[in-house]
Amino acid sequence: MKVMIRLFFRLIRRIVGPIMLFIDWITTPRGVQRDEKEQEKIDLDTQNLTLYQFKTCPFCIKVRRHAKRLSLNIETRDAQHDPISRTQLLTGGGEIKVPCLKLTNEAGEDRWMYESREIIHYLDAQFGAAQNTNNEQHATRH
Ligand SMILES: N[C@@H](CCC(=O)N[C@@H](CS)C(=O)NCC(=O)O)C(=O)O
Repeated sequence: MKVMIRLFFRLIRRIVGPIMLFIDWITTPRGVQRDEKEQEKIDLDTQNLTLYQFKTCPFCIKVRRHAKRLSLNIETRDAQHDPISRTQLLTGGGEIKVPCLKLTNEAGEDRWMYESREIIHYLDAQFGAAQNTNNEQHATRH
């Protein structure tokens, strides 16, 4: 069954992937605009994030678009064609499944987050509009 699912997604990536990439290209979302200082802080925070992905995977496209929407500069690694990235994903995360977000904490420890929905949820919580509103509320309270 697992093999069938893999084959199904491989077929989707081969056939639908290039079409999705083209649609993604012509409908690239506009990123949110932040002031320079705020964007610098976010750029610093996102240095601890790495997105392992396949170029034509629809779930990866969804996550990349969301990161673009939030103006997040997250390093991406090609776990499909780059053997080093693929090995990192397998040994670190435990399986070859993308998208997978690697979060490195200050102690240099990695956490591997699978599932596009969970990744998007995490990005929203950390860098989304709600986060900005929370920061503004904190700023006005103090
Ligand atoms: N439910 C997962 C689905 C992810 C998924 O199925 N990804 C496929 C690529 S489209 C995968 O990693 N397949 C492994 C493989 O082809 O080796 C999500 O939303 O992130």
